[in-house]
Amino acid sequence: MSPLQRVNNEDLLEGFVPYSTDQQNRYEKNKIFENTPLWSILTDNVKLQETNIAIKDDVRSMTFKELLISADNIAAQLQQDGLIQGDRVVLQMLNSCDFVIYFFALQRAGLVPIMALPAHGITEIRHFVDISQAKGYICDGKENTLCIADELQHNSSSITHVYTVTPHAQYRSLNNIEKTLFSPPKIDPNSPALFLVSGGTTGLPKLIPRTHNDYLFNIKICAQASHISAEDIYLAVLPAAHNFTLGCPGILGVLSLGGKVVFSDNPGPDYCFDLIEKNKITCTALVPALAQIWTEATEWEGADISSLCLLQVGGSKLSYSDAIAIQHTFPNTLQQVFGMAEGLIVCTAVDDNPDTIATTQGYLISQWDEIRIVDTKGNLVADGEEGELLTRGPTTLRGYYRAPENNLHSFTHDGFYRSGDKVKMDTNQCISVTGRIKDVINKAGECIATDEIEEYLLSHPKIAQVAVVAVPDKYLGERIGVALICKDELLTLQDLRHFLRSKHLAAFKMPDELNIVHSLPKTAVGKIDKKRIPGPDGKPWIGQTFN
Ligand code: OOB
Repeated sequence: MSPLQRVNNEDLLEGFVPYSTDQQNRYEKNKIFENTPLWSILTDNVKLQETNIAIKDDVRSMTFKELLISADNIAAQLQQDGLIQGDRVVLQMLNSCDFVIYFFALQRAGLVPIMALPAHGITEIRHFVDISQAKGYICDGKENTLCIADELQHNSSSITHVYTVTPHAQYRSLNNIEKTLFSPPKIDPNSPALFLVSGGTTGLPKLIPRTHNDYLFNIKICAQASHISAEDIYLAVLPAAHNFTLGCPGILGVLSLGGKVVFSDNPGPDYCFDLIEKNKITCTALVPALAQIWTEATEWEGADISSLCLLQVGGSKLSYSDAIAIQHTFPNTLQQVFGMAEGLIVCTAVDDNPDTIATTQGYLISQWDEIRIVDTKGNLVADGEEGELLTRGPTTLRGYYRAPENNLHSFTHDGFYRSGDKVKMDTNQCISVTGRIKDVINKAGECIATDEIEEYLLSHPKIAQVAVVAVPDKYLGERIGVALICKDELLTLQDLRHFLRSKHLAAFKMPDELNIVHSLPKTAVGKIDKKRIPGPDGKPWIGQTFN
């Protein structure tokens, strides 16, 4: 046994909600788990692919073997510095080879990374540290993360180890450390391997424990659903720490098959199209707002991007018009992905009927996922009807980490996760996301779903992007605010009302206020962030006091 291995397994599982005995037995009986550590992705490939390039960024590239050696050297140092198996470490890095090296270093040392996104600020990071009592913070050492490092170094009672990847006077860098002997601790594959952070729309993100077994299974089923192979070269454009980029099938999925990952720290089409041409990229994943920009950019960007054969789009609703434009511009590449850090992944496949790909978010990719679509009272809706999606399965959490109160209302008594997503399922078992259950405007007692108005407005030929939000109103309770990015000609509130009336939308659903903008605020991963949509005075519409 390694001296730095935890003796008491219970410590590793404190605050973590396991599967029910029935689930555990079913999954074990059917051998769906591999019962190996997540790092086996790397060690398995080193045996096969000693000389193949695994990762590449602007600065360097590394074979599988070099990657393992670097990760093990850092892991050894982390152990020597006193971190022990099960300790939590917040990892906050831009897309680069270092991200993967440090991710695997933590895995090899049995440390559990909290996958912070580069856009998270001190408020979010401190929240992650407080919940997890993390001992370590590892960051890229850029200006914003250095400020966070300073803050944690001086004002956190749990953080004892701060490292920056680029050397910095005050902090240690673990790059170029001496080769030392290293032996990984024995891993319990049913314990958390990493914590993803929730992408929820309210409050601070919650921590989502993902076990070695569950995440390996997630990677495997996503890789199968996306038909990727050792020949694939994946471009990591969205933040690497996000579930979509990391494991659906993403960076880990492509590496698990012996493929190659290229990192971009700039999502712009000019930059990424050059990378696609130079590296013969075959697959990537984007959020809809970015996919729309890439699609438009093909009109003036000259790079040859014909190597791309899988364009995954997910994270928020892809409008029908954008899906059609993508299918036209990148023929036979589009895969819609409806996923969540909490676990469930639903997607189409590139060889599905083009109409299915354009109009639905796809189907379950694992026979072990159970779903229910329920009405507001929790009863199953009739076939084809809309309702909230509840889900349970091998990749779906049974509880947020150390969040008993949240867990009471986020899960049913029999362990189904309440996603908060409004969906419907057609006769081919295809799921369409129709909105969020809480995304409604209560205008003078009428409940109006914002997504219905958004969907209509997005079918307007002069509208590029839209967000419909509830604006507090002294008399009506709430009124309907619309923030718009127009394509080339500006529209007025009258134009919108006229258009919506022509679609026979009820009078009470007509927008009350319009703000034309050049861009819409985005979340850490690039989804439109409704909480921060500005009203005409520039202040966020939601959360304003009555006027
Ligand atoms: C992905 O994960 P998260 O955790 O950042 O966000 C999950 C939420 C879902 O509950 C849903 O509200 C929304 O994002 N969402 C979609 C969607 N994909 C995610 N809404 C409509 N259409 C879609 N295609 O966003 C995520 C994780 C793994 C793979 C892909 C996305």
